[in-house]
Amino acid sequence: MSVWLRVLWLLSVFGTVLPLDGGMLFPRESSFREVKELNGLWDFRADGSPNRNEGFEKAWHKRQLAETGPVIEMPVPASYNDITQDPTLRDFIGWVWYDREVAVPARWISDQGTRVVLRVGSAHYYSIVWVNGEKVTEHEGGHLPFEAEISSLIRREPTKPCRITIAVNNTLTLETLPPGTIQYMNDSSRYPDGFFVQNMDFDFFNYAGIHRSVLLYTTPKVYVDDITVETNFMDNTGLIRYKVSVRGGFSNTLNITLMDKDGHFVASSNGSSGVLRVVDVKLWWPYLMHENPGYLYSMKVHLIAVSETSTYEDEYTLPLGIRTVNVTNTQFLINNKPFYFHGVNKHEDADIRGRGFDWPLIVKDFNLMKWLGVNSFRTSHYPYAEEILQMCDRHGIVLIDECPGVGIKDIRSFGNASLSHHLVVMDELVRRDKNHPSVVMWSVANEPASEMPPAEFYFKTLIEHTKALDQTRPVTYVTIAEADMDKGGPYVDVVCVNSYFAWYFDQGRLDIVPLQLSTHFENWYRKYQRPIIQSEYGADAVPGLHMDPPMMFTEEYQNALLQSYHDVFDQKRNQYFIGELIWNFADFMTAQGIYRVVGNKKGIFTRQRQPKAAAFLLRKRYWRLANETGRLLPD
Ligand code: GCB
Repeated sequence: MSVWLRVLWLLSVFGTVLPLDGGMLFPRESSFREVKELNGLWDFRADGSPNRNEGFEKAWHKRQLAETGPVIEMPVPASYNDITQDPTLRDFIGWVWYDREVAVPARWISDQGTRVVLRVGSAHYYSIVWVNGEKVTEHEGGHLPFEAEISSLIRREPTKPCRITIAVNNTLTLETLPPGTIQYMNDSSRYPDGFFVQNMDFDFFNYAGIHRSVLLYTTPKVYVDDITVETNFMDNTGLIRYKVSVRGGFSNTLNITLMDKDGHFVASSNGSSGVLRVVDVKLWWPYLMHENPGYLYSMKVHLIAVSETSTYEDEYTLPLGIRTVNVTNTQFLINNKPFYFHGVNKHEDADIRGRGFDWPLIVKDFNLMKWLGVNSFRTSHYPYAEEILQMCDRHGIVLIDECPGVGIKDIRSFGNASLSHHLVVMDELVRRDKNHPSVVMWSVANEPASEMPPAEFYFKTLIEHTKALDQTRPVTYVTIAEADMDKGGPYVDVVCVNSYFAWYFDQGRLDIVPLQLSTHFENWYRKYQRPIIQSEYGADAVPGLHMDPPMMFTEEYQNALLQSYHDVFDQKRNQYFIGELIWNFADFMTAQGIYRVVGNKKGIFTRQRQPKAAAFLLRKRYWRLANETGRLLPD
């Protein structure tokens, strides 16, 4: 970056505006903050009444759930669907209720200078939360956190245990994200009274329940509410522009200290905004692009707020990586070097726990990705747990961060109500994930019906809104080969395109892939002059099924199909083609249907994370690509 560009960057308005009222910092312990996890077994009851409304009619939140009727034990976090032997609960649509009591530490109650916050990492889809029978918050959307301050409430009856009740509804409508419809079957000769089904236009099981940790955490009454950082560098000097927002009160002093990975002092500053200069900067690099990937500094924000009667002290430490992202017509640049995505698409999905947060699974998946030589993945088709993003930051795994805009196929889902909600979801997503160096691009949707007339206004608004929230990252939505009348295309920075040649079309005809794929790339590039990522491609393979010559559903066919795509990727790689993300990392559960044999089998690993033949093919390729494109140091 030239001196002038650097000056411009320093003078320019802070790129990221604060979109929502209040921040959503990941809860971390510090000398002035405590965290109490409420994971474990909660009481649980599904509301099976015909209108699914008995819980509200009889105010189940006013008492212990166990007093309202039969309850079962339900693990949190987990999807409830696969926990029992009851198919009715697996396929349940409507409200389910959770509750538990918590012993709140006496000091949290007696110390008026402590704020106590209840936080749910995510619950799918719509949630209402009560504490001791009083509603404290509600939230729409299945994959992002929400919280409520409950300090005064728990101080009202300090000797009583605190009862938390959470009701969660998984019903999807034309205006939810993802959308769905409820269809009543009124033919009484074929269906019983009140029979209804949930229809969805997406290909994964609509797992529901409390999917991520429920926590209580404390902050002082005056506290660090949000931090935003943007990073840049010139030659050997790193630049961190920061902004801190404080809530809860009066005049305060903010001290910012930056430490390196070993805890050594690097730079400091005062005040709620400023720039930290990092001499001899260690940039954040992707895995396999540098010998020391995922380098993180720690930014300690220390607050002292003084009033006539009391002093409050808070401290929050944010890990951060210094890196830049830029896109040209043909390249994706990280730290001004061309980056080639060789990665996967994932799901938060596993046996028994469904979409529930699970450390062993997460760590296993990272080990598998590193074994494969993966340098990136897309959070298809919704935001993943924050702990996963933190792993990506530390390991240098690059992310395309996708919102839950999947299955937008019905023209009625392009209306104002849908768009407003979609904008709020982008606000929440950017607010949560803006400081992660691993996040290099936002994806606002997957395969919407972008050929429909309202799509142009919808995507123009959505993409412009997202760019206004965050001027440091490119924005895309993921399109599909067949959408040849793509209305939102002109607004994206990178064309992400999914295709399933020789799978959904021309079944079994691997010989057509080279022609169709290269024609298709040429057409997209000619039309938009943007770099292209193959954001999905793949074939189902039932593990252990073999045929040679290859036939569909065998491991050989999956391999051969990948190989035929790879040949074309290699031709286009030095032109405008900047990445390949296999569909999918692992097999995953879907709704039942004639196209799915107990779920989608396009994984290169089984759902239990055992490799199919394709995993070895991909491993060989990705390590070769890392050597060719990633500037790995010679052995
Ligand atoms: C797609 C979707 C993905 C599906 C996949 C498939 O285009 O984006 O959600 O699972 O195809 O296997 O059909």
